[in-house]
Amino acid sequence: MGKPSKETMVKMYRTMVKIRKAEEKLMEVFSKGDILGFLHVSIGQEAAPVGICSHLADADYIATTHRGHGHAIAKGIDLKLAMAELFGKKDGYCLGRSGSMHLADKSRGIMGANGIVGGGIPIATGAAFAAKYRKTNQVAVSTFGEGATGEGAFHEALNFAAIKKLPIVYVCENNGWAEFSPHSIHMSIQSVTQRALAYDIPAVSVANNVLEIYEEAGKAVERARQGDGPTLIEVRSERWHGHYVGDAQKYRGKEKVEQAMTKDCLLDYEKELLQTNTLKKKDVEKINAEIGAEIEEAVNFARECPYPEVSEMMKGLYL
Ligand SMILES: Cc1ncc(C[n+]2csc(CCOP(=O)(O)OP(=O)(O)O)c2C)c(N)n1
Repeated sequence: MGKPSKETMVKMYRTMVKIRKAEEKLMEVFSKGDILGFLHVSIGQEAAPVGICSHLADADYIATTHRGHGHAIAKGIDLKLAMAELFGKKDGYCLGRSGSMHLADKSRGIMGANGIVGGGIPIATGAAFAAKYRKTNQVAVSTFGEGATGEGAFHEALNFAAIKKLPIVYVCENNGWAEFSPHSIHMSIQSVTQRALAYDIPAVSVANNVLEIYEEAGKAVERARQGDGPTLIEVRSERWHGHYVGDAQKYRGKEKVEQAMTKDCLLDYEKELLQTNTLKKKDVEKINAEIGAEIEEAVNFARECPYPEVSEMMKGLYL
């Protein structure tokens, strides 16, 4: 798997900008009370979903976490319908019922964010099993935080995937925090790759750098498609904000937050694109302006959508 083409590199930048700006906007509207429930943003972690999803087709699957906006955007979700869903509106992907934490789009293989830590891992593993059983050549991706790797579901799924040589890539975005607990409190190991090796699953740990992630993800997706089984990629990422929007982060301290914010995978990538002349300053400005306008449009669409009728509340449920 070589370097991405210029077209892919620019597309990856656009998508990272889209995730960053969409979540900045979401933080703003959520803080005003326009979105209810909890909101977990992935600002600082945009490189992983983009580097991984650049190798996936619509037919491939992804199952994610409570911090799943970035993966949905990188897998190509329609931003207007996603915003409508987050606003709890009728025209949203799940009729306004899922909100942020269960956002899904079956047509693009987005099997859902998940409010249950580790909940997406067996779902993606099941999708990979189905793909292998049906010989469809689809690949599944499961993303999760390092906190989820202490869950039984993680271990059962990895064991099963290894035995069955399933076409799946496990991606652990290790941002160093599981809710309010640092890595060192709940894990005796330095890297999540050690957990994969216990199941004889090849594993690699990469920096929060979109090109490095792209390269490793390319190999892992190829391995999966060739029938050679699962791979685990750990991305050493940074959570810029609190566990949820509104988290005062007293457990973390101002210094650690400021330190995390000095590591910016989007800015690093932008610098790289400028230095290599892949993009010029005016291209960067144009992309940022276009994406900003697209996000405004999506938010306006969501605001104007009606709320679901109370009479429809019980529709689509298994009772
Ligand atoms: C089964 C389960 N246990 C506990 C929780 C509460 N909870 C929500 S997020 C979270 C931490 C998750 O940390 P990590 O997996 O590292 O993901 P991150 O938030 O860093 O993206 C916990 C414990 C939950 N939602 N589900």
